[in-house]
Amino acid sequence: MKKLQLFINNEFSDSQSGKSFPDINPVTGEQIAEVTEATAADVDAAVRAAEQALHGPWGTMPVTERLALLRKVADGIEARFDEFLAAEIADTGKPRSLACSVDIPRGAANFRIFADLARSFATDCFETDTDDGEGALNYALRVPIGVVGVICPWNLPLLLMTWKVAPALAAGNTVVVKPSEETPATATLLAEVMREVGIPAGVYNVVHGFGPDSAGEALVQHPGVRAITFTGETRTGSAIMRNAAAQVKHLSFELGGKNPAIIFADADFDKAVAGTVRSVFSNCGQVCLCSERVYVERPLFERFVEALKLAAEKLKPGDPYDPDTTIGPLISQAHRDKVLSYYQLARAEGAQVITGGGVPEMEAPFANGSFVQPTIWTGLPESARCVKEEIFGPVCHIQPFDTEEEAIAMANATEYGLCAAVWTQNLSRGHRVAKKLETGIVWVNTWFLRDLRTPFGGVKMSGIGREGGIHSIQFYSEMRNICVKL
Ligand code: NAD
Ligand code: 6OD
Repeated sequence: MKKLQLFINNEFSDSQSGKSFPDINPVTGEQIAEVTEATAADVDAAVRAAEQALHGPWGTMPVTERLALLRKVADGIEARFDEFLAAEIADTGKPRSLACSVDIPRGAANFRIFADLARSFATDCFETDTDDGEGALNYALRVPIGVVGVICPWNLPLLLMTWKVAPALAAGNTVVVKPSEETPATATLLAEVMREVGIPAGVYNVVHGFGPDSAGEALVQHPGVRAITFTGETRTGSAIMRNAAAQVKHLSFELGGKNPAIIFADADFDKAVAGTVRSVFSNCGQVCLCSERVYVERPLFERFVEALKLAAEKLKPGDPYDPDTTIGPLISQAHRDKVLSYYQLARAEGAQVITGGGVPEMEAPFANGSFVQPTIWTGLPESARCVKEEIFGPVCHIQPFDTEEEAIAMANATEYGLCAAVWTQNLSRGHRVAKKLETGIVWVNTWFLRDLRTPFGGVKMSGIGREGGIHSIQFYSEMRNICVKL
């Protein structure tokens, strides 16, 4: 059985406690690796290694050299593309086509963009008057925060981990990464790349484990960790915030969502349908940006529901390596139980099930996989739990609307505010609506079209802060003002 170990100070190791847990392939339900579980003592060793690197080789390395090494990390991911692909697919079960076009290329791209960006931002400089007429110069330096704790989810493991690790390292910090317990493989593989390309010992450390009473909590509570960057569920974010409060750590949170898609009657019908199919069912609905609430202007409603139903029924679950497979499983049996409980609840809440609502029949070796049917509901009141709560599965509720104001009001009637998609050929309306939507991101006539320089993050319960471009560098650094009397 393959073993995934901790990576501390450039060494792979088991835990001092000897504890471990299984890594399960969600396509077959089979164990694919045994993962070392870090204790608080292991986390402490990782943080100490990161502190040493910060004050040693990484902290003193010329910036151009540091950024050149990060470009080599990108090259290293690309050189081992097929290994990253296999590891990500084995952990998540996502179709090869998706991992090939999104997850692994973004792992490399994240290092390149932040290596480029970290050189090119300006800081403040003021000439200050003084009584003696000689004046003073005030200028600001951007300095690293210190050791950054990176806590990751399972849905886009390499993409979301490198989205944080790359800017943190580019800004001169060192990191201790806690991958999701469901998807430990690519963070471990990245450790090999880091070592191969010459990233100094202690700069990148990986501690596997769970959240409460395990590696995640130990990392948040460690006094040597100055910032926590976290992507995951909103209630986990709250727990982390509570634990980080005592030491007043910097926090960046990308949290849950219940994202709306609004389709106006003047939308390009085929593009709106295709875009909504992507936004509801990509990665089996396990993207924080997925649309779970779809609002369609009444003249288009019946036709749109029918078109989405046909598209959902064409999605084919199965072997991730089969080019015909277009939808993978959920991440685990536990998550499948959660999603299926919403499928049941929707019926109790009065939903009309347009398609799906159960589990597909799968043959061996996929019969024990965590597959569920893509599902569409209509007819629920806006107060229904299935319309209010994040489900994180391949499912949406479609609701008709009559006016722009009504659509905006329904879209905003949620505690979340991550993103929205608006479909209309009237770009004035697209802009007007986008301005009124209470979300951090709005896509007009597209979905998940990314430019890594742009601010990414949510409002309300969907997050704190923005990452992306200069915003990441701002989070992963602090300003030190220096006043020189002339
Ligand atoms: P999760 O919150 O259950 O776990 C995320 C990570 O936090 C895991 O590594 C877990 O071990 C760790 N963790 C759990 N409890 C902890 C604690 N008390 N202290 C420290 N660490 C702890 O999330 P998940 O199930 O892995 O991911 C799905 C969720 O993530 C969804 O809610 C989704 O919307 C959200 N998400 C948001 C974004 C975004 O950009 N806003 C992106 C991806 C996923
Ligand atoms: O594309 C990104 O940079 C990003 N943070 C995506 C988040 C997806 C959530 O599941």
